Amino acid sequence: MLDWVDVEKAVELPGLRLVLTAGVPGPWGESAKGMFHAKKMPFARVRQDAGLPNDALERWTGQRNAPVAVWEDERGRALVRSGWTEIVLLAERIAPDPPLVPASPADRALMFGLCHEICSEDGWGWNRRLMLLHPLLANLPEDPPDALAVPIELGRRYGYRPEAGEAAAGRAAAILELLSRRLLEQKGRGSRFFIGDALSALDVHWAAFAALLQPLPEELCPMQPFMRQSYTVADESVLAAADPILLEHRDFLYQEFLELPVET
Ligand SMILES: N[C@@H](CCC(=O)N[C@@H](CS)C(=O)NCC(=O)O)C(=O)O
Repeated sequence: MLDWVDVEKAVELPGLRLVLTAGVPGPWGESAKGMFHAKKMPFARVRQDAGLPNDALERWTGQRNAPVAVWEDERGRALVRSGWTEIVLLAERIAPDPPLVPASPADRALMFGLCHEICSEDGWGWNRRLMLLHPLLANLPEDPPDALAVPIELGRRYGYRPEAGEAAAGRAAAILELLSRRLLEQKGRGSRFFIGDALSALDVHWAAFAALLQPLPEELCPMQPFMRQSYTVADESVLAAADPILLEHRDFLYQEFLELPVET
């Protein structure tokens, strides 16, 4: 059983506090966890509830979503880390070993560029979320049922428009082609990693965001059946873009570097 703390308690704790969506292996949260796990950096897990107001969290951090990382007494809004880049850079600063950001500027630029395609607005995760919301939100009745309140709120927070929903599968497929190509090239060079010959933040991000292609098996990542079903890609064009190396790489990374079983 996981030890969650609520915001009121987390405010008082020293060290690293990581706000995560409870009960859901959300890829942004799992990536943040993965960075600290790979560095063997302990943290307290602070509870966020998906799609709800999370008012106490907003008062503490200025954010209503997850993940959010708060280190020691760096509590001012500008110092709270909620974006994926900021979380990677915080991890590098407070737990430098092993480094997850390459030292060479060219490798670093490539790594952050590919992370952007996975994690940022209009990237893989963003478009997969739009793909999940599209069938629920495309033809909303005037007086939508309560069951749609959370999807409606998520659509509002994360840029749902019918046109964006339509375009999402194409964007998602193009990003998978890019990542597949990169991994195949690296394999040709004898590397098991996206960048150079070592684990980087890009590997950790991909491992977590691969859940939106096909989640880890239930025994390694327990999920509610409806979440598992919606995370698993059914769209033929996206499946066709996914070389098997993508999931092989995810499995290798979880076995060697990340939390197993995944606990949410
Ligand atoms: N701020 C994050 C993105 C975080 C994000 O998209 N979080 C979503 C994951 S689905 C979330 O918490 N959704 C639930 C909610 O908004 O309540 C970043 O830019 O890296």
